[in-house]
Amino acid sequence: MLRTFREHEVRPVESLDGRWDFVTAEERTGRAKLPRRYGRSIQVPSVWEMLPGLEAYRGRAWFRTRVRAKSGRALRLVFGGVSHTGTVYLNGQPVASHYDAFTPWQAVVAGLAEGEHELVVEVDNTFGPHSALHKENDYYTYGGIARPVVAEQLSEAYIDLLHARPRRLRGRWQLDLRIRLANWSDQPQRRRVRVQLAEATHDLGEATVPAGGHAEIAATLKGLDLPAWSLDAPVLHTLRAQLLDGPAIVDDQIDRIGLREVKVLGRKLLLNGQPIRLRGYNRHEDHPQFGCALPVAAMAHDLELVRDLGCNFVRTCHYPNDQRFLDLCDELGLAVWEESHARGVPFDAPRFRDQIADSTREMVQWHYNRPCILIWGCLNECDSASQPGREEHRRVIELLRSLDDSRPVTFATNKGTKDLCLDLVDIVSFNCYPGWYGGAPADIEPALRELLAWLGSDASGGKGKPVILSEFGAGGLYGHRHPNRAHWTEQYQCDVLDECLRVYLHHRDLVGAAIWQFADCRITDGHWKTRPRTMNNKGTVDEYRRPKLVYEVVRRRMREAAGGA
Ligand code: ADA
Repeated sequence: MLRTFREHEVRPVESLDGRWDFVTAEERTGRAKLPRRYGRSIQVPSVWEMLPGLEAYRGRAWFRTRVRAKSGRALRLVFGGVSHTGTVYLNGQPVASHYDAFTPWQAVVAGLAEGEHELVVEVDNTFGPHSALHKENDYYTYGGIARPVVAEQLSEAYIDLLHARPRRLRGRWQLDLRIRLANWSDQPQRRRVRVQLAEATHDLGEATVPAGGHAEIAATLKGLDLPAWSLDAPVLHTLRAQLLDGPAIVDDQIDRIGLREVKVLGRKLLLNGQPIRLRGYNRHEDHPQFGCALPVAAMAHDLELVRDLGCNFVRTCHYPNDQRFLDLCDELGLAVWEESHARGVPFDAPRFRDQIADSTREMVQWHYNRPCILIWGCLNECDSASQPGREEHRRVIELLRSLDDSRPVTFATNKGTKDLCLDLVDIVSFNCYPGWYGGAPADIEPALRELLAWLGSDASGGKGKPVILSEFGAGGLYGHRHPNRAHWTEQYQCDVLDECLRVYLHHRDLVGAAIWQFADCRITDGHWKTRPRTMNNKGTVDEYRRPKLVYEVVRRRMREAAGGA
């Protein structure tokens, strides 16, 4: 399923995970829009690179299964993530399409006859003018239905969105609710809305949902005397929203919330009013067996290692992550910086503006309630050093703030003292690699001193704001050891990270430090051919999660900082 818990007790839901028919464009015969024959099957969710012979396939493929519809109900298909573009056909008719591997999307289809229907999904992971965010890059764009798929049976009026924002007022918690109802039928529908939190039930009144339209209910639950969510005590509460037609509950939506508040105060980052320091990793969704379609057990293993290393923080570089990963971070009490999908993308790509807006909007829409997400990010290492680039940063940052003003906003820059956008964000974040892309470990402390001195000037735009070192690190090839401690040896990686962590983890002007990166990851073949193994080799563990020498260096430094936190 899409989450680590049940999202519905009333709405009928079934998983469509399992074996689907599969055929690639190369294997197809005939010129029809959809294949008539499927030569093999594939596991959903997964990526097609797991199939022998398709390890580097970049193209289109078709997936087919059967799905049930019920009379008097509309069918809602929810895709956790399709990489990177999916087009859905029901009985040969196109019903929905979505670009970007990293955000969920849905198709609602009414009027289907009772019984089984053919469901086909065309998937495309090609690069080109149609794709501004997925491109040749320092991570891999896989192909496939990479996250779970569910089929739901909707009553005429149903809950389409459930957002809950915790606030702390005079020592008590309150929860601002925003509930959006949708109506697929051709008649207006009047329904009552009820929510349950902890042991209490709250009647939020009635709403009439227009035919084919929406209605919203806003309400605030006040004086909540419930335990908070924190990194040390990540208490989650189940929030149930129910839709009633007379006495009957006709629809529901379940989520989990954490009572916590994140704020910036001067140069500090506060969680529930207390200053926190973030120490952790940048993590790609990548694995040699699963591609970007990691099973939950593999995600949980990664997080167990992150915690073993003494970390409390993960940056979802450079895109929104699987909802189940965020659920695990909620459960384990890990802080998350989640960012919409962009790594060094050119702003003049034909589809950039609409695709980055969609990724940003969908990230907030689907992940708004996650207590683990403390920071929204965007536009990693894009053009923040020109006036046109500033305009694009202002546009995306304003969109982020308009969608959610409860979390601080940042972007990770590699422009250093040339950056023109630091006035636009709440937190200033620098990617810098002294000791790797130039210099030696001895240059790490002076480089930070120089950067912070500039940042403290009025000209920087970032004066007086919290600062995160959002990326730093060095490459180390697993098993490559040499007393010369040259680049790529595990020993040199230890030297760089030991010095970085010595300087960054205790620096009074920093609120966070994230190592680049947790595990080695695959990159696209055309990208930076200098990368050994066509991989980004800066992981503390290799792609199979085997610890490099640097693991113990990081663990010692992080645990020492945690003890002193
Ligand atoms: C940049 C980028 C990362 C990765 C890193 C590196 O900071 O944000 O995605 O490419 O460089 O390994 O050089």
